[in-house]
Amino acid sequence: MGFPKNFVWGVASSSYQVEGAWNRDGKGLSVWDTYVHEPGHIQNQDTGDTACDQYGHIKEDIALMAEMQIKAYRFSISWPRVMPEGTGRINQKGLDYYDRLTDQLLENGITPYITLFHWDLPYQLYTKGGWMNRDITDYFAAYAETVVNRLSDRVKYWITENEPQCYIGAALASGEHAPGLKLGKKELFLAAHHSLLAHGKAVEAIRSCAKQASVIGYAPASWHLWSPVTEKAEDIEACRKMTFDAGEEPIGGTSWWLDPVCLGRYPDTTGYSYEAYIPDTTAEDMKIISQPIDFIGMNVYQTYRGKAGENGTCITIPNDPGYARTNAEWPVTPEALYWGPKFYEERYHKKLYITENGLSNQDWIFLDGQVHDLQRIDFLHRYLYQLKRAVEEGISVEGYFHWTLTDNFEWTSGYNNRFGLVYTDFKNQNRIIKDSGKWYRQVIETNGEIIK
Ligand code: GCO
Repeated sequence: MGFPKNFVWGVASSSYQVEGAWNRDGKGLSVWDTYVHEPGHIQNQDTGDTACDQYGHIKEDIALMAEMQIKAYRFSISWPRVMPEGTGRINQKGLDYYDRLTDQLLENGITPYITLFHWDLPYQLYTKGGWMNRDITDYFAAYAETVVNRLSDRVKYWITENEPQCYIGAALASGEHAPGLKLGKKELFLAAHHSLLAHGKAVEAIRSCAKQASVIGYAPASWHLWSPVTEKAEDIEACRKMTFDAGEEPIGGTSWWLDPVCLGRYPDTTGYSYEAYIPDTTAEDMKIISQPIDFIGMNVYQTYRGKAGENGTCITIPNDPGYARTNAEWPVTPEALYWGPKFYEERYHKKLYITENGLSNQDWIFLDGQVHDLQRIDFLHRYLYQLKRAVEEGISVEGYFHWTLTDNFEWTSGYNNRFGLVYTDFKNQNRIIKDSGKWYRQVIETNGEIIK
C-alpha cells in the first residue's frame, strides 16, 4: 500500500512566470509581455521581464531540484521564444535554451515533462485574431512539430495546453488576463473551439513526428470541483453532477474542456440557452479534438463542498467564519485531491497526474536566515494524505507536481503570492530552500511513507 513504486514526484512551473529574458536572444513578444507593460493590469506594476531569471539560472535551479531529490520537472516552452512571430521563422537560440535545460535535467536524473502552451501567446498571432482565427490551430501544430523535432529524442512526456479556462476564459471573457478582452459569447465559443482543435492537432503532430513513443496529456484547470461533506450516496452524486455540469459560464466548467477531448462531444447543455452559440462542429473537427491522449493533467488547489438538496441538486456549503485559507484567499480543502481524481477517473477512464497543487503564503526570511513555512508543510501533508487515500483505492494517479519550485510571477498579483518550495529574493535572485522544500525531500525519499 501507499504510493506505487514508480510514483513521479515533481515540481511545475511555466515559462512566463520564471524565465525572464523577455527580449533576449531573439525572443518575440507574447501577449503577456505587452499586457504587463500597460499600466493598471498588474499589482505594483510588476512584470515578468526578469521574474526568476531561470533563463540565466538553469544550473542553479536544477541543482536545487537535485538537492531536494526531485524526480521530474514540468516546465513550459515560450512559443514566441521559439517562433518570434508565432509562425514561420524559427529562433534557433530559443530552441538552444530548451536544449540546455533538457540536457541539464537529464544529467541530474530529472525527467522533463513539457507543456507546449502555458498562456504566453505570440503577440503577432494576437494581431491576426489570436484564438478567434481558425488558422491558429495549424500554427500551433507547426510550433508543436518544431519543438518535438528538436527535443523528442530526449523528451517523452508532453502536455499540449495548460488551463484553457484562463487563456480563453480569464483572458477573453472577463478580461483579467492578457490580452484583456471581453468578447461576446459567440466569439468566445469560437475561440474555445479553436483551442480544443489546436490541442487535437498538436496531439497528432506529436504522435507523427516524435522520435520515441510519447506520453501525451492535456491540463485544464480543475477548480470546478465539488466534494461531498458526507459519504452518503446522494451527496456524492450531487457533487459529481455539479462538478461536470457545464455551468452557466460553460467556458469555466470542467466538462466543457474534457468531454470533447475524452468523450468526443460537447457536454450536454440541456437547461441552458447557449446552444445557439456553439460553433458548427463538423464531425471531422470532433475527431481531431478527441485524438486519444494518455493522461489528464489535473491542476488542483481547492474544492467547493456540497451536499444533496432537493431533486438531486447540489447545495454548496459556505466556508466557516475564519476558515483556513491561503494568501490568495483560497480555502484549504485537502479532500480536493481525493474526490477530484476519483470523479475524473470514473468519468473519463484516463490515467491522471496532479500537474499542479500548492499554496501561496506570506513567506519571508527569518532572523536565522531560513524560511520557516509551516503552513505550506501542513497544507502539503493534508493534501498528500488525501491523494494517498485515492491511490490506495486504486485510482491511477501516476505522479504529483508541486506548484512550484521557486517563488515566481503570479500573473495579475505580480510577486505578491509566493508559491515556491524555494524562496526567491527578487532583488538579487538569491534562492533559499524553504522548510517545506526540505520536508518535500523527505516525502520523496520515503516515497510518501511519512504521509500518515
Ligand atoms: C494556474 C496556472 C499557474 C498558477 C498557479 C497558481 O493554475 O493558474 O497554471 O500558472 O501560477 O496555478 O495560481
